[in-house]
Amino acid sequence: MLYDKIKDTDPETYGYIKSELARQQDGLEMIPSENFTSIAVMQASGSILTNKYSEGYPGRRYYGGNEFVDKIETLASERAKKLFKVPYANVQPYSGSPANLAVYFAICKPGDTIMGLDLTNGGHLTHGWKTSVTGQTFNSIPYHVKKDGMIDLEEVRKLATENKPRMIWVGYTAYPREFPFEEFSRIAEDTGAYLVADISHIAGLVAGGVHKSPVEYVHVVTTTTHKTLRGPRGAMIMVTDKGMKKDNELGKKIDKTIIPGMQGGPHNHQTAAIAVALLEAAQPEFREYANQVVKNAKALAASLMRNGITTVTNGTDTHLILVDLTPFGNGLGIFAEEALGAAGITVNKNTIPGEPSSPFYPSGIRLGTPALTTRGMKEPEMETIGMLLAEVLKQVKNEKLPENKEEIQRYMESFRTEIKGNQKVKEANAKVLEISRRFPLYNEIESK
Ligand code: DSN
Repeated sequence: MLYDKIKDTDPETYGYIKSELARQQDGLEMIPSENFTSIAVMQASGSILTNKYSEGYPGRRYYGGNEFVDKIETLASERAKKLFKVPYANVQPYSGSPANLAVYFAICKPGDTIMGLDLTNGGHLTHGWKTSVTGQTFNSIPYHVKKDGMIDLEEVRKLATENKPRMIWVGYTAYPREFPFEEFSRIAEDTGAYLVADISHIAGLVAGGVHKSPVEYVHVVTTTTHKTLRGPRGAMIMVTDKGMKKDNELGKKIDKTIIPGMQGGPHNHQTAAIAVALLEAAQPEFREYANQVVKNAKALAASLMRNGITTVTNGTDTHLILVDLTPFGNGLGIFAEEALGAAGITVNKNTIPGEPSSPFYPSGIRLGTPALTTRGMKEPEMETIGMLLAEVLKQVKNEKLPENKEEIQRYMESFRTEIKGNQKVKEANAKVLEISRRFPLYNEIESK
């Protein structure tokens, strides 16, 4: 009954929310950066806290009436500090990109040299990609993965030694292996750089103890809160003891960069939801969850490979699998995303190392197990889902994008219609529905 007031007030918006609820319930959500929050997190996020302005920080605000908001923000940041074992946490960034921007402006001046993994190799826009303000404001030197998909640490060392960056990012959005924090810390130390870990993808795995924590190795950690951490949309910036030792004003500088530097009033409903999510993530059940996310990803990768699908680095250490479709042809990611979508499986097309096509028409897809694991699925379901994925992916084997860009849209429209009628895709969709219904999601939201 959570949404009955929306239904009364705005039937149109309600209708779309209801359709989206059904989509989430009846499909397999396999985008690795998505998850299903608890109802408690959603209630905090949908609470009356959205009504309040609170520019500033607890105890020093520009507006009155913040006695309870102060408590909530302090609670969230204390929980973050305890969970990740850091001395400083700012929970106000609106999302991951502003969090990363704030770190730049706290540490660097425009024009300074920075390093991050190339976007098409699995990095993030805000790690210095040329079309992002980060790539335009700073002198960005991208590093890469090797042919085998692993980070090219020799290249990182060479580039860092030659270019003496002010800051280096270690953190990825499409990298299936353990993030090499320790190796990067040696490089950063030898070259004097600030080392910043963006753990948005793996924060829940770090909190759950199934991925090495960056805290011992880096100066600053940023993370979104809505991926494996299973909180609301939002982000946090944390400074480690090592970061405080390098610059004991770093926390203060980050606070100042967030407000007044970049943001206005914090989203207090979001802060409260982060507090709830951090409490959940500190429970023993969350450790089990994080452990199962990785077990599921390994089982899924094994099933895919047994069924003839190539995965970058031949498996995974994390929640994420990068499928390489080049054995079937170049630039097939878009066809795979559409075909799987028609089967009720949501994924995203992605570039692969050495991408032979283009970022918009890449040759891979990215898969993840965080959301399926939240539903309670385990290895047997991963085995079946791996088979279904392989069967559907094989249906796009003979596809080829037209050379002429104008024709692509028309071609994709006819592909979309055709693939919906494909017998194998229809069979996969029936199976997807059966699995989804066995692992119900948000039944308590079902409206009147
Ligand atoms: N959109 C996020 C992801 O999917 O990895 C990164 O910002």
